Amino acid sequence: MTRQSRAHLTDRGAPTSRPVSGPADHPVPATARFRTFRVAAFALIVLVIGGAAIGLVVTRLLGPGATDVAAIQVHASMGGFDPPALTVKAGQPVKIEFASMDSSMHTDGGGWHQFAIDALGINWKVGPLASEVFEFTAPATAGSYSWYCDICCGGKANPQMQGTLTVTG
Ligand SMILES: [Cu+2]
Repeated sequence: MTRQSRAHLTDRGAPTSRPVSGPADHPVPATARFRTFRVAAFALIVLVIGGAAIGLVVTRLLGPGATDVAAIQVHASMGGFDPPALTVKAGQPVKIEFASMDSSMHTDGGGWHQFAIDALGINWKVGPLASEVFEFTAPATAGSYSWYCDICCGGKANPQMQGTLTVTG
């Protein structure tokens, strides 16, 4: 549409009380239309960026999802282990999906966590916002073993970075 035809349409629809003056007045409707477009574009940008930000926060809060529903889910974060205790049967195979709920933004450990039980030769590590499925056979005799993460938060000296594996007979 040319500037001339737009001005013509505007003149036809303009209120009669408003005097039709020089060409200087005519850009006004075009400016209003552009303003509407800018508001719409701004709203769209807010929606897209806001949606992405919310997505990031939700991902951060939920962490990685379980990939193996048959595995015992163990989550590690700066706040500790969830759950902090596990009970397994002696001599039975145990499958654990170990996940880090922390992102690589954590300066302390970079989002990595460990699940280690020295007495059983277990030393698993998992990266930021990732999970991995590990398997081992529970000891043949009943007992209690503590596990730890020595990567972050002061390492295994931190009670938060510890858990207990109980083996029942
Ligand atoms: Cu840790």
